[in-house]
This record gives sequence, structure tokens and C-alpha cells, in this order.
Amino acid sequence: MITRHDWTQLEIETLLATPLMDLLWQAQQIHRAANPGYHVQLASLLSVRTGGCEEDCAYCPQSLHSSSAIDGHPDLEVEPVLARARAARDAGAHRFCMGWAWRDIRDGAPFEAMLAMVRGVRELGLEACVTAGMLSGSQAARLAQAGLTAYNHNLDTSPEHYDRIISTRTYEDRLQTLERVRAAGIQVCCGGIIGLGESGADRASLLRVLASLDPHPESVPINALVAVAGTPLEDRPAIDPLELVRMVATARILMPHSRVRLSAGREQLNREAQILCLLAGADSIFYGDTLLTTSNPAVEADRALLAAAGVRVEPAAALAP
Ligand code: SAM
Ligand code: DTB
Ligand code: SF4
Repeated sequence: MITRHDWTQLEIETLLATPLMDLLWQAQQIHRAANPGYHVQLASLLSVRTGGCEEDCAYCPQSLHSSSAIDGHPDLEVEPVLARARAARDAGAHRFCMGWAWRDIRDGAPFEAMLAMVRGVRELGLEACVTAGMLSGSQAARLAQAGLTAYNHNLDTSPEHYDRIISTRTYEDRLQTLERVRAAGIQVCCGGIIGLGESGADRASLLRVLASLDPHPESVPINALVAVAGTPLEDRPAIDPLELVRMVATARILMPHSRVRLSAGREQLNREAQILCLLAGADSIFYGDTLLTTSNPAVEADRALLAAAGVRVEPAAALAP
């Protein structure tokens, strides 16, 4: 299987618009060749620092520019975070992802605590992922040294649609952080959101930029907007679930070896739509009752979903004490 980084806008728009049955068939063949046995990865998510963010991302309830009522607890400390990581591991998670509602990482005590959390999560035998906004080269190097597996930093939408969604940073800022993460030897987790009022061409353009990264991001989260009251996008209509299926299938075809994570928005999908996304090539989900500030399907419901689909989960994380 050839891995390409030169997909054109037209090729991607054509894929996104392919008759669904043909698109699914193509995606399935590529997926099964790249992921023999088809294992799904379970990633657990925890918000360490919630709310109060200076950025104005129109979808995000954690922005200071939104009037969303979020449960703004004080920043979590190292021990409670590690207790949550242990519980996630015991429930079967493979990766533990931690979020900070920051524009960028600043040096100091909170960053030292982040490093301690990363070390602790790794000692539990879990993969560790952090999402905390922009970072410097030296911060990336320190995270790598602490054992960080992956850094999540989404491009969210196309370069063309970006300034209708966020005005406080640029696409170039995002790409620069991604380069620093890569240069430090940390895996890149980078994807986007559909349902932000973007066109089909915008979706293709986002996928084009993701697939042009060389190497491809190791994981690509595909989110459907969770329209939260108090954000500028609160009245956005829900997307047609088949559009999410198309987005997942196209991401799978463009980036055969990346993990495509079916991320936010699963609560709005019925069981059958989620199974179609898995069939289209999603091989990871967020697992646990909450995302950052919004809810996610219950663990029992997800266990039942994976069993109904006959999906094998990745072998459990190495059991450290
Ligand atoms: N502040 C950091 C940043 O923006 O990179 C990290 C946390 S931020 C909440 C992580 C990602 O969550 C965003 O890039 C966006 O893709 C996703 N996200 C936030 N709010 C969302 C929503 N309402 N619906 C879907 N995805 C959302
Ligand atoms: C990603 O792509 N989606 C996750 C994770 N990476 C950090 C976040 C989804 C957030 C959904 C809205 C919320 O719960 O606040
Ligand atoms: Fe801040 Fe991240 Fe939310 Fe944007 S998505 S407002 S950067 S927490």
C-alpha cells in the first residue's frame, strides 16, 4: 500500500462524494490491509484545567468569549489525575488523554505538574496524550523526556474556513506547534470537527492539509460539533450522521496507517450510525462517561456497542502496579 502525501483537492472532493457503498468498500479494503484483525483502541479523556481560555474558538464552551455555564472546578492536581488514569486503565482504556483549556503552555508549576502526570500515566502502562494549546520547542522536548506518547492539536477546519471560527490565532500557529511536536519525537494527534457550517470543499481541504503532513499524524480525531448553549455555534443544526461516515471513510483512505478516532458527537449517533463509522475505518473511540465538559456514551453502552459489532479491542494496557 502506497502512503501518499500529495492528495489533491479534487481527488478528495471526489472521494467524499463517491456513492456511499463504493466509498465504504474502498475504505474497508484499505483498513483491513493496514489493520489486520481490526483492533479498536479505547482512549479515556480528562479535563485537568477547565474553562477560562483566552482563545475565541466558536465551538468551545471553555472560551472566555462564550457564555456557556460550565462546571469550572479548580485545576486538578497530580494525584487525583493519576487515580482517574488508574480507574480508566482498570476499565480497559489503552490511552489516557489530558486536556488543559489554555491558549499555550507556560513554564512554571502547572507545567511541572503536567510533566508529573505524564510520567505517572506512563508508569501505569498507559499511553499518555496531552492537549494544552501551543507550545515551544523546549516544552515539547521536556514532554518527550517525560515519556509523552502523543500531543493532540487539531486543525479543526480548512484554512479557508478558519477565520470564521477562530480569530485569536492562525492556521500557521497551529502548524508550527505540530512541527515542534514532531521534531521532539512525540506522536502527532491532529484532526478536526464537522458541523461548523463548513462546505464540502472545506472538509476536503482540511483532509488535504492533514494528509499532506509527512509523516501523517499517528491519530486523526474526527469530531462532530457538540453544539453547546452559550457558544456562537449553539444553533448549528446537527450533521447528517452519514456525513460523518463519509469523513471517516475518506480519512481512512487518505491516511491508511493512522488511527482514525470517532471522537466528540457520538451521543447524537444511534448504534447503527456508530457501527457504520467503525465499518468505514474508525479504529479508536473516546471511552468514558465524559469528554472534556460534555457527556459521552456510558462505558456499559460502549461495551455493548463493541460487542454487538463484534469488534475486538486492543489487548489491555500492560498491567503495571
Ligand atoms: N486548548 C487546547 C486546544 O484548543 O488545542 C486543548 C483543548 S481543546 C478543547 C481540544 C479540541 O476539542 C479542539 O481542538 C476541538 O477540536 C475539540 N472541541 C472543543 N469543543 C468542541 C465541541 N463543542 N464539539 C466538538 N469538538 C470540540
Ligand atoms: C478531540 O479531537 N476531541 C476531544 C479531544 N480531542 C481533546 C475533545 C472533545 C471536546 C468536546 C466538547 C467538550 O466536552 O467540551
Ligand atoms: Fe481554548 Fe482549546 Fe477551547 Fe479553543 S478549543 S477556546 S483553545 S480550550
